[in-house]
Formats: sequence, C-alpha cells, structure tokens
Amino acid sequence: MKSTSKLTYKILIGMILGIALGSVINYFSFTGWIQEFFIGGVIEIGGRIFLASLKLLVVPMVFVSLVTGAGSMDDIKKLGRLGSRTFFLYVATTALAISLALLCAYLVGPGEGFVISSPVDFASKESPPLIDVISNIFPSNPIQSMANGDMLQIIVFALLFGLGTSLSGASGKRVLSIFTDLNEIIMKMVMLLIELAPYGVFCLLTKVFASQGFGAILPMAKYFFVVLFVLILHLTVVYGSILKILGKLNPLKFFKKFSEVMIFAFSTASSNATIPVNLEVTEKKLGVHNSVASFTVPLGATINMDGTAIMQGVATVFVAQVYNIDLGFQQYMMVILTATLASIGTAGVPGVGLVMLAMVFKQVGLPVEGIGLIIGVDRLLDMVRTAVNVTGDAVVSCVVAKAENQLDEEVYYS
Ligand code: DAS
Repeated sequence: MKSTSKLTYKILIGMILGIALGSVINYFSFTGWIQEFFIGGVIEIGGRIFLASLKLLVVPMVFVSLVTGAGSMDDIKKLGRLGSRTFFLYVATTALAISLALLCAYLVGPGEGFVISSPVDFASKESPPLIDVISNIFPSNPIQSMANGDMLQIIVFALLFGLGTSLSGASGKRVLSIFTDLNEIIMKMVMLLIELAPYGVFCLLTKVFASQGFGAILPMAKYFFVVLFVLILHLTVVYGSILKILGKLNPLKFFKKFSEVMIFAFSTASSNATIPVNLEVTEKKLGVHNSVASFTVPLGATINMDGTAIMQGVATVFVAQVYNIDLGFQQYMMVILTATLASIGTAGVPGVGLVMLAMVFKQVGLPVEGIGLIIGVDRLLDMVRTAVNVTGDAVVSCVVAKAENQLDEEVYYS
C-alpha cells in the first residue's frame, strides 16, 4: 500500500510539472526546436505510448474480468438484480447531474451579455439514433466487436459467455479457472503499466497546456467556471452523500484511495482508457468483489457520464442565452432526457461529450454551431468531467457491492 501512495505522489508531481511546463511554453509561445522536437517529438511520442499502453489492456481486461465475474455468479437472478440496481443508479445520477447543471447555469446566466464575435462553425458528427444503439448492443460478430472496441457489445458477449460457463458443470469450472488465472495476469500487467503513469501524465499534460494554456479560458471564464463549480459540487456533495446515505460508507476513505484513478482520468480524458486502473483500485483497494466490479466498471465507462451531462446542461443554457433563445420548461426536460439517453450509447473517449451535445442541441432546436463557441475550453473541461465520470462508476460499484454483500469493508477501511 505504501508503494501505491508513493506512486500517487509521483503521478501528482508529473501532473504539476506537466501543467507548469506546458503553461510556460504557451505563455512565451516558444517555437523552433521546442515545438518541433520537444513538444512535437518527445512529448507527443511519450503521451501516445502511455495512452496506447492503457488502451491495449481495455478489451482483454473487460472480457476476461467479466467472464470471471459472471462465471462466478451461480445465481442468474442475482445478476439480474445487480444489473437493474446498477443501471438505475447510473441513469438516476446522470439525470440528477444534468438537472443540477441546468439549475446552476439558469441562476448564474453564463451566456448573458456574451457578444458573439464570429460564430465558429462546428461540423457536428452524426450521433447514432437511439433505436440503433439499443438494437446494436447485441453483437452479431463478437470478434469484430472486440477488434472495434465496442464496449457494450463486449459486455453483453462476456456476460453470456460467463453465464454459459457457470451453467456447464465441471467443464465450465475448468474454463473458469483458466479465466481466473488470466485475470490475475492482466491485473499484474496493469500494475506494471501504472509505473509508467508519472511520465505519461507529464507528457499528456505538457502537450495540452502547451497548446491550450490558460489563455483560452479568459473569454469563456463564466461558462468555464460554472461547469467546474457544478462538477466539483456533484463530485463532493452528490457522490459523498450517495456513499454515506446509500452505502453507509465513509466518503473520505473513498476519495483518498480513488484519487489516483481520478488523476488518470484527468490526464487521459478517456473513461475507457481508465478502465484498467479503475478496476484495479475498485477491487484491490475499495474491496469491491470482482463479480460486481467486472460488470459495473466497464458498463459505467460506457453508459454513465455524469460529468459529461453536467457540461451539456451548462452548455445548453449558455448557448440559449448567447443566441437569445428562450427555452421552455418542456424543452429543458427534453434536454435532461436526451443527454441521459445519449450518454448510454457513446463510449468514454476524449471529446465524445461534444458529439453528444450536438444531439442534445438538435433535439431542442439550438444552433449546433453554438458548440464552436465552447470548443476552446472543452479539452480542459473534458479532463475534469472524465474524472467525474469514472468516479461515478466506482461510487455506484461500491454502493451496489455493499447492497449485494460483495464489498470487503476490511479492505475498504484498510
Ligand atoms: N472524455 C469522455 C470520457 O472519456 C467524457 C466527455 O467527452 O465528455 O468519459
């Protein structure tokens, strides 16, 4: 455990050095070899290798841990109960997040008095219609789903495969023991890769702050800080209350142990890339049994995006105010529904929140090019909201595991 907190400090140092160096490079707008060789070469390569090393583990880890988890479930009714509890909590926290965001944005008015210099055109990517998202959840070709990294399809196939082993007597038990050993091996690979984290986080943050700096925030300060405020409010008050009230667990213990996962999510801006670290910490440090975490964490990375919903709530009010569009109560309700459902069908990768936002704006008749106004500060907000997204996944995992008596409180409080 000591080495882990030492690693957390090393990751924090990597983070602080990356932000500081990137901001200095941006402030003095260095060019020449610093941009070409250092940022464009060393930093770019370091960041890409770190991200790729995390992503390479996602599909094998999700598949193996889910088969192991589902296979150890001898009671299909239990899986049904676990699935419905998890899905309900994920949808409820996302709806609460966006409602909180709409309320705070409505009270503060981030878009009031904002003069549009020149609306930036935003080529919105088409989001898949919801009917396709739901029907496509059942994979027609599981190998292709794994090759494409389609998380919902991988989850469904792994659950079916795991249930198949639990219903296959002795032969199923033999297959399950192989997957259990594979799971251990993959967890060890995660531990090895986590050692790279301080360097990877340094590279990723140097690159972001060298290009973005803090300058991009100024014209959008009101919008930026309203989103940041609601993100922090949801992270501390909502998740703290859920842990305390629903899980009867100490929130401070949770945040202390989960901080390293939040730093990962912040530096990668990808819930998917953070799955291996989230699984490792949720199981090994928060005491959530594999049969729960292997299901709730990958599922959450895909369908649970409270941080993203918060950005969408504030962005909706901001753009409506900038363009002097008066959205009625019904349209705000439609925003809540659309954003909550939109988060179900999209994977946790950088920038996906903006793609979903186009879907929300279309639904309520807001000009999609309004998204072009917020792109400048979106990368920094994406990093923070991804940290909130993955925290929501782990909070629900702890609460559901506690309700299923699958949480080892000795580990949680160790
Ligand atoms: N970066 C996304 C994620 O990985 C969140 C977003 O784009 O809003 O969760």
